[in-house]
Amino acid sequence: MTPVSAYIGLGANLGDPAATLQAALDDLAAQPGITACTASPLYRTVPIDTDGPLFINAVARIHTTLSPLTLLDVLQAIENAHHRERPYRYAPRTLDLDLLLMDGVEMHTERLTVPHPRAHQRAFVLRPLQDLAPDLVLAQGSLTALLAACADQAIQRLDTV
Ligand code: A4P
Ligand code: MG
Repeated sequence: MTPVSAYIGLGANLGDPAATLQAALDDLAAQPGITACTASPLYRTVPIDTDGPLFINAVARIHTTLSPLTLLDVLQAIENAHHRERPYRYAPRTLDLDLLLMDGVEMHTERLTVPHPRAHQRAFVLRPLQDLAPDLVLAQGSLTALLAACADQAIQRLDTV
């Protein structure tokens, strides 16, 4: 099967988020069926729709031959390996890996919705996505226009990690 590109959102606000995100990027790159992994810079972000500690967020572009659901299995296995717990929705987490976009994939099932239904509203996704793919246009509009609409969301790029 020809590899397709996909974008993965990474987030964490418990433990050592920056170190965990770096380790998760290495884990992704080491997976069978994932042939390339390019990461955005890391960002420190204020929690959206939840509270708790500040998050570290990033986005990775991968090339993969995995099916969407197999890729979700891989993402959840990596989350679990980094001690992800789910006491309630949007709870603080050691690692969250979301499948944001996948070339040619549009699906809505109980386990998986792609494109990710909230990505277009969130600066912590859009800003690192823009670093990787400045010309990308989502169904809801260009990254620049979507980012302008979430201008109130505090987000700070980390120069050193
Ligand atoms: N699921 C469905 N579609 C997807 C997808 N495209 N990618 C299902 C990943 N998972 C998907 O996810 C719950 C279920 O969603 C999974 O079992 C999967 O089958 P979860 O990771 O267990 O729980 P969650 O992350 O709390 O829920 P959700 O709905 O993914 O949350 P969101 O909307 O992603 O928001 N603020 C800042 N600053 N930074 C953040 O990273 N993250 C959230 C989580 C809220 N606020 C934040 C951040
Ligand atoms: Mg999630």
